[in-house]
Amino acid sequence: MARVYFLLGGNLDDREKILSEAISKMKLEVGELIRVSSIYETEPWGFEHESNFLNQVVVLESKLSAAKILDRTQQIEKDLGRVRKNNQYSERTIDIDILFYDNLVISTDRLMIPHPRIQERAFALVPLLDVASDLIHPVEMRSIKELYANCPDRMDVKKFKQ
Ligand code: PH2
Ligand code: MG
Ligand code: MG
Repeated sequence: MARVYFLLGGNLDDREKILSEAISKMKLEVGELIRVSSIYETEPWGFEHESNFLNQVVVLESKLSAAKILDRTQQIEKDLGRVRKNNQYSERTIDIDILFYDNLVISTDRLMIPHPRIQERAFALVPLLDVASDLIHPVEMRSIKELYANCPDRMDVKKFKQ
């Protein structure tokens, strides 16, 4: 079994409902739910759009490989109405990113674990603090708490729902 940390985020349609539908599907298709963070509201990072994001971290225990989890979460994104544009950041109903998979470090064309930008993004670090503040990032070799203390991103990450 692996402990897998995900960041969920979306800024279109009924954002809160879609987060909860994504979690229900992940429980059926990926693994057992261990913890969820509070839900946070954040402005789009890296692109302009009128709708803010909701972001939430989810922790599961899974017996699937990381590649298989990526297949399943990409299918869930599609089922929940995600339409991918080009390669740039854009508005979406739901994005499900794998942040950590145990202490595994993977770097392929399709998949990078840990997610390469965790340490740069307050919208990932703040919900992670709720569920894993002492987790050591297996590449940076620092805890989430330390990464947040050193994070240059001062974006406002507002609690939306406990
Ligand atoms: N995800 C992105 C790009 N920008 N901004 C916020 N606030 N939240 C996100 O989840 C997010 C983003 C790429 O996946
Ligand atoms: Mg993402
Ligand atoms: Mg993604």
